[in-house]
Amino acid sequence: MALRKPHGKPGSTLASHGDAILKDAHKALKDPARRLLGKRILSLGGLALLSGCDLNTDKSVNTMLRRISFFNDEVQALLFDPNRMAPTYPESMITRPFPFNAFYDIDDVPDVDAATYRLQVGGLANGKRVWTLDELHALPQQDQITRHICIEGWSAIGRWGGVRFADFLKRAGADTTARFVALHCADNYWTSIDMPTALHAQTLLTLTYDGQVLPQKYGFPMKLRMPTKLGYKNPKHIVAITVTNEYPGGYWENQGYNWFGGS
Ligand SMILES: Nc1nc2c(c(=O)[nH]1)N[C@H]1C(S)=C(S)[C@@H](COP(=O)(O)O)O[C@H]1N2
Ligand SMILES: [Mo]
Repeated sequence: MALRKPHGKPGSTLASHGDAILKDAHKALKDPARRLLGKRILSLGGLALLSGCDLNTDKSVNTMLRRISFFNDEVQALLFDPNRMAPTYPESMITRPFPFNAFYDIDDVPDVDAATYRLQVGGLANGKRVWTLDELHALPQQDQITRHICIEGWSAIGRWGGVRFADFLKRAGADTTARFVALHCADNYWTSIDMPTALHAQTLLTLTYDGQVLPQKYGFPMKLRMPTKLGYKNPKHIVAITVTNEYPGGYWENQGYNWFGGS
């Protein structure tokens, strides 16, 4: 199967027997489908029947898993409560040093020039389309201490500051009835989020880390911090934002990670 280990090299394990397939399926699935399997309410075979998959070929299993993942997106979107806040923490609980992670080594972190940096806003928006760093810093700012959860199996508490993304989107004249916001990064990473999450009160256009200008390794000059979403949905070094109704996918999402990626 072409399933990947979190952030690892492409998975090379070829699951030829039921057990191995089931193990991989468990790893690839997120709640609630995993819970259904875990509680043995549904067998993998049952899921296969439901989704018209014959379990005989890797391609067919992958297709099934992808369908379940899209099913998960719908369920997570339905369960998402825009008024429910992610937990916040006292300063004493901040993780020091905060971990670095990316799809490359720390030596390859992009070096974005503050002076020439421009944030581009594209797609369904009729306001200001090009923003300098000074203009972003001039907007009303706020701070939050929240937990970042990486799918690789670690989490860390950090303090981020910046502009409420909902405020920014309104100032940029974004059509907030659109379905998606895509976020494109200086390292060619990208991800995309649902509009309710984009408008969530804790979703922060982040310019600072722990009271300092956002360090290079943590996403200088700007990242989007969403404590309601897993680490891979929190893009660093953002250079462009697109408001759209067309599904934009994402770097890890296109390789099988669940798109909604709620935490
Ligand atoms: N541009 C960009 N953003 C990214 C990534 C990346 O590789 N490139 N990795 C994601 C993942 S998987 C994680 S866990 C976090 C890590 O953020 P940190 O370095 O601030 O801990 O960044 C996320 N955002
Ligand atoms: Mo991650």
